[in-house]
Amino acid sequence: MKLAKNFLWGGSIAAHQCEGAWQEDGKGAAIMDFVTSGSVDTPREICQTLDPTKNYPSHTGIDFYHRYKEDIALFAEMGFKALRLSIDWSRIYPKGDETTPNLAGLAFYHAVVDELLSHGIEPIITLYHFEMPIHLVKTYGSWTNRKVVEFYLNFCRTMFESFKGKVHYWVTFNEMNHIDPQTEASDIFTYIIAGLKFSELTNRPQTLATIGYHMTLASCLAVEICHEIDSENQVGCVFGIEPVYPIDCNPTNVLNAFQEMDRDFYQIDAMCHGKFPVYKLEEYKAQGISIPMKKEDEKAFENGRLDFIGMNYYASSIGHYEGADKADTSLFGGLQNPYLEKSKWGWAIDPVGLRYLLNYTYRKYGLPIMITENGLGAVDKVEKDGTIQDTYRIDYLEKHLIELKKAVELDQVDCIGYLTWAPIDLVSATTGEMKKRYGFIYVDKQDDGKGDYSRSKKRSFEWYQGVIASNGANL
Ligand code: BGP
Repeated sequence: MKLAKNFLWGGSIAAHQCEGAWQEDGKGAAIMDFVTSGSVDTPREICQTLDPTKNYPSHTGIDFYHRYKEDIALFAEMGFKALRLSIDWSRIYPKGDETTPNLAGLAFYHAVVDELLSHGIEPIITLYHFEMPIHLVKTYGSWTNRKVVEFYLNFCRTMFESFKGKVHYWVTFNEMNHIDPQTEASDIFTYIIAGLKFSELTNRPQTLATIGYHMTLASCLAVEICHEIDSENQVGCVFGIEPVYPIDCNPTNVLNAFQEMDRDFYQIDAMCHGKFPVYKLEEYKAQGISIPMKKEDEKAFENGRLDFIGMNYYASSIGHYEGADKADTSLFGGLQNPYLEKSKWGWAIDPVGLRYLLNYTYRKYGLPIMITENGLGAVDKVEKDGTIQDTYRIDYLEKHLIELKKAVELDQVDCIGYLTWAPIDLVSATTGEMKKRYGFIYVDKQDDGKGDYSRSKKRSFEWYQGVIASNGANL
């Protein structure tokens, strides 16, 4: 196998991290509109009400809402075949429980999609990338409540019908897998995904399992509706997965590592194998957790199977073992690997892990895989002559792409696309900073409020252009 001629080269962005315009054209308040900026050492603050003295980066984003034409033109100049972007639920249903959509919200996304199509760029639409209307959290308790599944499906149906014939690739959710009773998540993780703080969850294991179940069910039901509306639609769900390696060959450590990695796959099992996994139900039972399953859900799992799997890949980690230094954990709770270098934000850089993960996942499911995010968050320096020499970014991406090619060409993994996070600098999800930059395109917005939002090309811009033009031969 070689990289296909129609391999989907491009990038991924998310509404709450780039759009800004948080109160324009009828948009409602969403969960991320209540989160301040933080840093690698200071967690983002999750506010109940807005404090005018604080900085809420989603309110302005990188002003993609007004500058999308310029940005899409730059993506087109790099030769993008695809752009993955999310729809902010709160633009379409400002409170989430309305019965008719906000037409101005729909009009905005039609304009964006039309712009992409006019440049020959395939839109890949994520329906949930941490953009829940806050009203659904406050009034219904977010995904703990099955009513929210109905509201989500109503939103999805609106989107599938409105974009029928224009959009062919859909993603039901971004990274729901971080919600699990086993997780030792920080507040920001459960908040990002469900609008609820980890530390404030009552009966935590039960609540997390219920949320995970409802989101999994919602994804399957959305897949079914999407296929009903247009059988040409390709529907995926995106997971943020870290390979978890054992520290050594002690069988207990090997088993721990396996279990820590495997917990991120139960939802993929449910979405690909036609039923909610029995092993997970047994595991829950042993912990005294009961799942709010209904008889009719069986049909949803049976009919709502994915067409492709989206993988966000940034880092790998080490499974827990006796005597481990728990202070040295990665963002997702795994331990750091002494063989690997870390980014400035502590994310282990592991290109080989990408090949491993592609193989592991493809062998398990046999479904096409799209790398929906991969990239390096780094501090960029603008030189006196205005250039940005981000060779470290080129190095990171190049090494990952070489491993991706090996997975395709040597290991015969069916990988259908590679989307970088993010092709343009935007607000970091975990820290809320602008300083943590990922783009080929620099955005002049600084964390202290300075900057005019102007865009400029980094050195990596031309590099990625060359990679795409050669369909991955120029590496
Ligand atoms: C993924 C999210 C993205 C993005 C990325 C990088 O988990 O899907 O939204 O933010 O991580 O994380 P950060 O922005 O915190 O560097």
